[in-house]
Amino acid sequence: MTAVSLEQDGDIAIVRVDNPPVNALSAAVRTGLLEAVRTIEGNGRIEGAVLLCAGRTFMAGADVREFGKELPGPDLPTVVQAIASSPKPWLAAIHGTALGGGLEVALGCHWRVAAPDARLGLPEVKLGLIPGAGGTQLLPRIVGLERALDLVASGRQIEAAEARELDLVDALIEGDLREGAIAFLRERLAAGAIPPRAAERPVPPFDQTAVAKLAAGIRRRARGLEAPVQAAESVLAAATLPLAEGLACERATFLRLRESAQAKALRHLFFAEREAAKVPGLEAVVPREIRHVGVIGAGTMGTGIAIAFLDAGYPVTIVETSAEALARGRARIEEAYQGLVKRGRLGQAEAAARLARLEGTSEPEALAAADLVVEAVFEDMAVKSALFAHLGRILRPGAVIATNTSYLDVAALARASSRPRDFLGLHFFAPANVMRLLEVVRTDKVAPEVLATGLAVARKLGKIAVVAGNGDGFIGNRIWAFYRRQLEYLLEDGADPYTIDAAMTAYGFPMGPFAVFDLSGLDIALAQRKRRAATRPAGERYVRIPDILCELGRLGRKTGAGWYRYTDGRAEPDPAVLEVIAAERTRRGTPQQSFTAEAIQAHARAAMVNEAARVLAEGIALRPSDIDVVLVHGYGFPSWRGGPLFEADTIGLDRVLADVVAMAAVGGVGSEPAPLLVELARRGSTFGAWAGKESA
Ligand code: T1G
Repeated sequence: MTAVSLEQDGDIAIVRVDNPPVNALSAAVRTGLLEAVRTIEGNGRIEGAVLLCAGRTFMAGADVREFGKELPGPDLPTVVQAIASSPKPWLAAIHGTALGGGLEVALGCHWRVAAPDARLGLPEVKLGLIPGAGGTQLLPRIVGLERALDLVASGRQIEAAEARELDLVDALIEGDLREGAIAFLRERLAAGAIPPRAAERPVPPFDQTAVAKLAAGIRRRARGLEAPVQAAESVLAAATLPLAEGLACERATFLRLRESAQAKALRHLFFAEREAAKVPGLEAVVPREIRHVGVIGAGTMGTGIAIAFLDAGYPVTIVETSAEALARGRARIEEAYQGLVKRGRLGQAEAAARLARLEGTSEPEALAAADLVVEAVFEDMAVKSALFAHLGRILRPGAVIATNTSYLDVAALARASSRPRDFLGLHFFAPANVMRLLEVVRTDKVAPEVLATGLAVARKLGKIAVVAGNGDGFIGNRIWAFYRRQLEYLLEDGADPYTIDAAMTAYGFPMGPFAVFDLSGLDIALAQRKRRAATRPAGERYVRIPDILCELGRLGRKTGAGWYRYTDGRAEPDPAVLEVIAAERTRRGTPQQSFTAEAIQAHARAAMVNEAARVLAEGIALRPSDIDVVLVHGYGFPSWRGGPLFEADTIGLDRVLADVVAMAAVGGVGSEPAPLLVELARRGSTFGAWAGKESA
């Protein structure tokens, strides 16, 4: 199948792109499109116009796999320019997604029509880029400067209906897209109504103040990511520069960013997110069909999980112990949907349709016919084990049983159910209907088709699935607990929580770790420390400061005070905490040091990388890139650094090992350099190479 085909329907030339799976604009597609333009120009028999369409979906943008290498074939601006200067009018018929370069090609056309369920966007900033084939110059000429700023700097996709409102799309085509597009074309040709192309239009008048405010917000929210700021600059230039100059500046910025460290890091994550859901040996395994889902426990996690399934179109039955608890859970779900409706994020009818798929009961027996049951009850082994013993007896044969536990032994819970082959962990991250990360926890007894079912469900939920082995804290919480311990050592040795938080937000985390600990609750970490007491290595350093805060009732945001004190929801450093720290330092008699932000950041990164190396060596994570995905999507590790292991490879493992050795000198027993890291550093290798990939 050629990547681009050309046929004729009377006076209409039809150019069709077929480059599965997403019609990326590969060199073959770009070459084919250019040849089609030239063929049409030379073919005097085509009186009318040109319809540009595609196979499974419209074009999803440049072929990201080509980046980082010498770009073969004609570049995309050449293709867009050829279409835009064609003597024949072109119409883009969009279905599926028109993203990045795909939308830029459509912007080179006179018209754009779309199927109602099509989605459009310029997501380049998510790859550390800006549109490089005219998007920042052509979009403002159609939708106006403010809208273009928002769309290009956020990279968000919009539905066809919103695109229609913006005149980005000239018509929505119900039914057969090709037929509808040809009818649209013929009607416009008959009326002689051929509009100017985007390139021939001026940027419409705009509100300077509103645009300046929008641009300032983009710069403020960038948090170290360069692309959104550059994207805003390029869009703003459309209002002042002639088109040719604006296009040249855009292209220069795009080419510079394409080679940047941030773009390389984000490309790494792009492919890592997709690879994480692939388990060697599962390729041909057919998942079990999941139609009806049961969620047990309608607390914060249970209701979030129920919403995630309702959003994905599943009917859900929630189970609680009492009618009151059930009513509270349902109310929480209704409130969530009403909030989305109020914010204009969801239509009233769609919210009602999702709620109509929700049932509630206090009888687990009502789940006897469910295909998947997800448990989200109190984090206690005895409570969960008793529940799974009961579920193992009442659920239909073949039903998949999942626990949402964040650290308990999944294999023990599987044994309690007496159905270990049907059993796995689905570790959602709060809020479960918002956070995209989902750790799919496997035991050595799980049936392959059940693991495949967990991954298929994750995809249907729109989650980023990462397969984790069954170890304390799986991947993310395991690394995060070690990271927290290392930060507590810094506290005792002279750093304060507010300096550490400032250092880590400067590093790119949206929130400092101590602010996060306050959010999740200091009692959660206390329970984990108590649970770990039995297996804590003899001689491991133990910092009592967080325990003292717990004893003072300072459990975090939920009690109005933790590492910070909270006034009207605002976090403020608290001198009382500094006094507790000072008293502990005195009691311990630890020599005091001062730590620069760089030293804190190196210490923190060393902690994450060192524990990640242990997680890898123990087989808890399949790949280094899986760990990058977990830390970025579950814990706020700055995406433009690619994740801790990608960044470690980029920095060089010899340098990271030196930071780990310094960390170990502070932590002592239990903080020793991980053997895998030591070995890779000794060999001058990388985590990427260890995983069988090219080094960063
Ligand atoms: N290039 C190469 N491969 C791509 C690709 C792309 N743009 N998009 C997806 N794939 C692969 C992906 O790796 C996976 O491969 C398979 O397709 C299915 O993807 C000049 C410079 C389109 C919404 O950023 O958002 O244009 O794992 O699992 O869930 O200004 O893919 O099967 O081997 O994601 O149905 C801008 C990125 C590029 C769009 C479909 N475009 N893609 O989602 O499938 S830069 C993007 C997506 C650009 C111009 C600039 C999604 C999707 P494998 P998938 P999906």
